[in-house]
Amino acid sequence: MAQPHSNGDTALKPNAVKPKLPEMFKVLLLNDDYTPMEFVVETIEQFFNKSREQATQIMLKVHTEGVGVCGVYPLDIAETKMNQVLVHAKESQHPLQCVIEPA
Ligand code: TYC
Repeated sequence: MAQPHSNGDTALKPNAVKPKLPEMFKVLLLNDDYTPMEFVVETIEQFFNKSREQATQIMLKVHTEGVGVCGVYPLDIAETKMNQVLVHAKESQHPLQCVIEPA
């Protein structure tokens, strides 16, 4: 039986009581010299639900800085989006690269 003023399990095992938030991952596009800008913009619109304007800003950031974030998701969704981009690029014979990293 709990003593007066004790917090019981909450004090001893916080993780057993408080659900953990899912760990989040950034989906990044990497720059290259060959993939057309238009293809990158369309890819960002298609797989990351961005407007034309948002997708263009992300593409230009990747083009000028080498890397840019398309979105942040739980691991399973981040992996799925990365794979969708890589398959789409390969089918179109563009060398576009996509990676994930912890947010
Ligand atoms: N650098 C490419 C070009 O000049 C455009 C590009 C942008 C490629 C973003 C990849 O992730 C990328 N055609």
